[in-house]
Amino acid sequence: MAQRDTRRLDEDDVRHRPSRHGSRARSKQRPAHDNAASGMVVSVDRGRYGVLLNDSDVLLTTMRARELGRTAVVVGDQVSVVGDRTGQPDTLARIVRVAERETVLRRTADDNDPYERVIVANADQLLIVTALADPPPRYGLIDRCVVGALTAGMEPILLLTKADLASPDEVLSHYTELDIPSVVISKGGDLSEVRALLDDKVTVFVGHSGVGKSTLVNALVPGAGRSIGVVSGIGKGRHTSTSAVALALPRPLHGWVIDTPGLRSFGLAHVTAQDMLWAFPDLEDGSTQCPGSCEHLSAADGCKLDEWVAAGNSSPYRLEAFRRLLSARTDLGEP
Ligand SMILES: Nc1nc2c(ncn2[C@@H]2O[C@H](COP(=O)(O)OP(=O)(O)O)[C@@H](O)[C@H]2O)c(=O)[nH]1
Ligand SMILES: [Mg+2]
Ligand SMILES: [Zn+2]
Repeated sequence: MAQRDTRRLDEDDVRHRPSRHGSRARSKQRPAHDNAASGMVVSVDRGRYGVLLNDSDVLLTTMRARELGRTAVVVGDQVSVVGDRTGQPDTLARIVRVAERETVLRRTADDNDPYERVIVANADQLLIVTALADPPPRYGLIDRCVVGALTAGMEPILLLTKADLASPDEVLSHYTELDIPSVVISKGGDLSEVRALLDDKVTVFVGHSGVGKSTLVNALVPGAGRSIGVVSGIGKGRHTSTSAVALALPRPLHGWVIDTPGLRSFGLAHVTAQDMLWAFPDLEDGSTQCPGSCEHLSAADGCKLDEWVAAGNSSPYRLEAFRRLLSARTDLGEP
């Protein structure tokens, strides 16, 4: 499992990278809440937020405090909570602060909702679940997920299911140049490789309906009770199509699986070529020779990356993969 380039997106890079999105979530610490407890948002349901306290295993039902204003609270957010923190039935604590986010995964605007919205905060990885058959792999969709992950500051992982139905070779060859960690599984098979990748991380699971995502989540998190064979989030209200839920991995593992019922697409409209270059350090250095406004799509338009690659600084296949991802940003043909 090659990790040459994705590994460079280490935690320091992510944390210190100037974030376009992070500052929006920041709110000022108020002295009045010195004794607030901190925790992670694990569920969002009609104005009620499930918060697991960081220093105990107490799960609170909370609501937003008025002082949060319009700040969104999403699964994965680190929050400060005041009020009743016993976690007893019928108690309701209040979220008074949302910590600055380290990563932000966004859902793109659509016909029903003209705004891009944050769907998950602070996740480390995006597990892109794709079936090898039934339904067949859709490269455009995978590519969009890869772009979504990289530009959210998350590491993409390719997880191929239903290996009992088809060989993974062709799909894997499509992604060799991106150096994305990949795992191939089938129902009832060995999941130790998947568990190793998830340990100690917060991982968002995405996948088109029918790929075996619920089957996998249930195998990893016994008791998760995700319904199998049920198409979720399509043709339903905004609530079902955007709410995510965080499930703790069972011991001895640590970390979280965040299941997204109907996540179809990411907000990629504002992703620039420069944002993408950040995920390709071997090409980024060569881009300094390009014209200022270069979109890096072709030598005919003055892009110097082809020369950079020809000089042996990176491979033409890497450049091709980079350009394919750039095109995937605007390829809205598939949901
Ligand atoms: N042949 C085969 N079928 C699978 C595998 N994993 C899941 N399925 C089946 O695929 C269908 C959809 O699975 P589900 O987990 O609900 O997919 P989801 O829509 O992605 O959550 C169900 O009938 C599963 O039993 C697998 O590895 N091989
Ligand atoms: Mg499902
Ligand atoms: Zn260029």
